[in-house]
Amino acid sequence: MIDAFVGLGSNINQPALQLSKACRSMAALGNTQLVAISPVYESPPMGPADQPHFLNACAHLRTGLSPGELLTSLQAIETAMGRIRRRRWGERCIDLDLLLMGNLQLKNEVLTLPHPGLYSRDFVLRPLSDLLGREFVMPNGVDIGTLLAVCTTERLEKLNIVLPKGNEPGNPP
Ligand code: A4P
Ligand code: MG
Repeated sequence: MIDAFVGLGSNINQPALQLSKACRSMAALGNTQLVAISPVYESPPMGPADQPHFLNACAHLRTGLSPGELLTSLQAIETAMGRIRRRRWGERCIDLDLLLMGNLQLKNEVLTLPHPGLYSRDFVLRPLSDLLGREFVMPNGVDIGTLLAVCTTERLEKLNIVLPKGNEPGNPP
């Protein structure tokens, strides 16, 4: 089993609902446990400005899947949730990025680990630091706090939304 961290993003079709659905789907993945979910943050879009604000969060998984299998599983969730790819950095109902898998560093045609945007985006680093702490050292040898201090800010706002860790009754939709 290996610890994996997934970045969730959504900016259309009721983003909070989309993030909740994605969490339930990840909790239902085989050979995988959803350990924790970060708070949710809102920010203006990085990229084309003529689209709604994004909601972002980060999930901690513990999995026996290989990196390729986990990526394929996350893409299957995106597809099942109706994701349509329009333009680069454009609007999407759900984006599931595989940020980190243990200390793995790899690059092939379909997968780069850590995720190429991980070290430079505060909408990824902030929720990740909520799960791992600012002292956590990334595979490149730099701690999250240092990366946060030098990355560009997308003016994040922490929201009062709690995402579900599974299918327990009483969870928000
Ligand atoms: N891929 C390679 N490595 C990975 C990985 N570690 N995790 C490949 C996931 N995918 C990986 O991804 C394109 C290809 O990357 C996949 O086929 C996969 O094989 P995609 O999800 O189809 O496309 P994308 O997400 O539109 O592209 P991209 O460039 O990855 O966009 P980003 O980096 O995800 O950025 N603004 C705010 N405020 N918040 C956001 O969350 N997100 C984006 C999208 C733009 N602006 C944003 C936000
Ligand atoms: Mg993506």
